[in-house]
Amino acid sequence: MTTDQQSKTQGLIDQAMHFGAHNYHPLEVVLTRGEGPFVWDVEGRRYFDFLSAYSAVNQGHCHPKIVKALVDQSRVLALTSRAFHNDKMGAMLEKIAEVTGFPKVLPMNTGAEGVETAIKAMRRWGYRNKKVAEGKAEIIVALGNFHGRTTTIVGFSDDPGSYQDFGPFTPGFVQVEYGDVAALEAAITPNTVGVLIEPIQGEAGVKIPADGYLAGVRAACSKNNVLLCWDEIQTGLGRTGKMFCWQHEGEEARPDLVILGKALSGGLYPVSCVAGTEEVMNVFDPGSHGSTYGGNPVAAAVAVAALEVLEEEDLPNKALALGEHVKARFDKEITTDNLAETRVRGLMLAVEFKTGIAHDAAVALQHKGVLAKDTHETTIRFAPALTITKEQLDEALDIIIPTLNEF
Ligand code: IF1
Repeated sequence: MTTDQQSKTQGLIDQAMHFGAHNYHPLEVVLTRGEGPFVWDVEGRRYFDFLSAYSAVNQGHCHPKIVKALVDQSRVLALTSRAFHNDKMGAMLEKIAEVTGFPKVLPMNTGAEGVETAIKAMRRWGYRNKKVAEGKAEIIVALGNFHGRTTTIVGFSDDPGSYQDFGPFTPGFVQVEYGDVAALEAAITPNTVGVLIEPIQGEAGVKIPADGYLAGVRAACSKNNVLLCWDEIQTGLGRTGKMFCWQHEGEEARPDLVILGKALSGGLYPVSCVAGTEEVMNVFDPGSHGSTYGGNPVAAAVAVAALEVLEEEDLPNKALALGEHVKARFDKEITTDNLAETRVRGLMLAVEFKTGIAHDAAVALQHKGVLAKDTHETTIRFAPALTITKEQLDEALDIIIPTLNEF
């Protein structure tokens, strides 16, 4: 890289670091364009984007159909607030109801807002339907969880990096071992109103529970009159090879409510929601919850297009097949003694090493044209766009595998 090129990248990084709070430590690459599974930096270099904005860009960067929905709607009517009806929200709610199989949907914007919405729904259901004493509602969460960054949410995290010096925290959350149905059932009390769990833990490093865990949690909740809420913000919408991760265990793992975000807009707009049964979602009465942008016409048009792309391009099934291909190549071709484990479910992928080299591996991959993210020192996560072709995937793996073998 010539001095001049370096100064362009460095100049933009310096500007961001000078004026921005330092709440991230990004790789030293400055992106300026995205298309499908690729992004380009300001120096004109192409990269495989194997993070996909943490699985928000399942449909590929700047998918033409979703971009068109965003542009067309934003020219006509962008935001009305929910003080009035608009002509696009109903179609989005109906589409989400159809895709999730739940009759009622509450639209929000970010994933964390969706999580907060689900927490409020489970608590209010607990007081009004289960007759739990006011203020005593308990929600069970898993150790290793990541559900967002609000003070209530980080308050039930067990990662000091998420919660340190942000207290005091919201009471009413009980942490249990992830993947252990018995531990979860033992934590249920008469005041337990709900369980909030990721069907695969993303930030924890793509932690995939044993087969039967999802159905086991469902059964434990049903037996004890406790609501089950899967956080599918990262695992949902095709990422794990099913439209929703819980579907790997079929209808026996159907929750009472599910939280969606990220790829609900294909990366074109912040759109999230909670979808659930009438019994749960009817706890919300007028004025009890909402947000300025929730369910706005642009979000609605974008979300419908994003969901149609998943269906029209058969992306959950493609992710399932491509994931099996990745697993076969990982098992056969990753030969470094430093390998601890590979974890694959659809195109939600992780390679865990025995030593803390994950960040160095991510930097090495960056210089070879693949962008990926390390987590918890030893694990590197991969999440390509679900629209990636097998040929493109092999081209990326031909870079990734030899690079990982260097560590
Ligand atoms: C960051 C992590 C991933 C999520 C699940 C809720 C949310 C997220 C399962 C909240 C968001 C994002 C947040 C983003 C990085 C990324 C992330 F590294 F932080 F943990 F994906 F693993 N539930 N995850 O994964 O949704 O409010 O962000 O829309 O905070 O840096 P959000």
